[in-house]
Amino acid sequence: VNMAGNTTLTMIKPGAVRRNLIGPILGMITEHGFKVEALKLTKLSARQAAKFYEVHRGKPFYDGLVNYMSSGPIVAAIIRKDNAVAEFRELIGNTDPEKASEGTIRKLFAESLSHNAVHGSDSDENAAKEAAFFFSETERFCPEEWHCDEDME
Ligand code: DGI
Repeated sequence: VNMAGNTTLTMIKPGAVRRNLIGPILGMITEHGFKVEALKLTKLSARQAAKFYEVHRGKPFYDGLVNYMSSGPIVAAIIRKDNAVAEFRELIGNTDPEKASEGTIRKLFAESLSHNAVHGSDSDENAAKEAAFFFSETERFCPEEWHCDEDME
């Protein structure tokens, strides 16, 4: 039985897409053993960004966050690895790139705390919600070799 989920949801944020970092960031993700189960280039409306970041409503950075996240195209992906949520948060590093460890995606590619290159879900529950926010079942692909069904056991 898998207690920890094996998928998480990531976004490559508008600033990183603008700076042409889709390839390098996806490269780091796959080099660290994550499989790509779903992937799209899309753009959030302000309303969609507001919904995605609803837990932060009322915080001083909320309006700026919504504005930034709807300012241009993003890449959304469901990625798969054992213990995906924790493993991916380790790979992306601290929310604030100045506090992020060497070699993390945010240390390498973030511009600032508010423009920090990537998103990673913070719990299995949110990973599932966020995956459903972006992708339908027919947009998710699991080669048999990945044994995705075992997650449900
Ligand atoms: O899960 P994270 O993305 O690491 O962080 P979070 O869920 O606490 O916050 C969501 C995003 O909001 C984060 O990636 C960047 C932005 N943010 C968080 N805290 C601050 C912030 N932006 C500003 N300007 N100031 C903050 O204190």
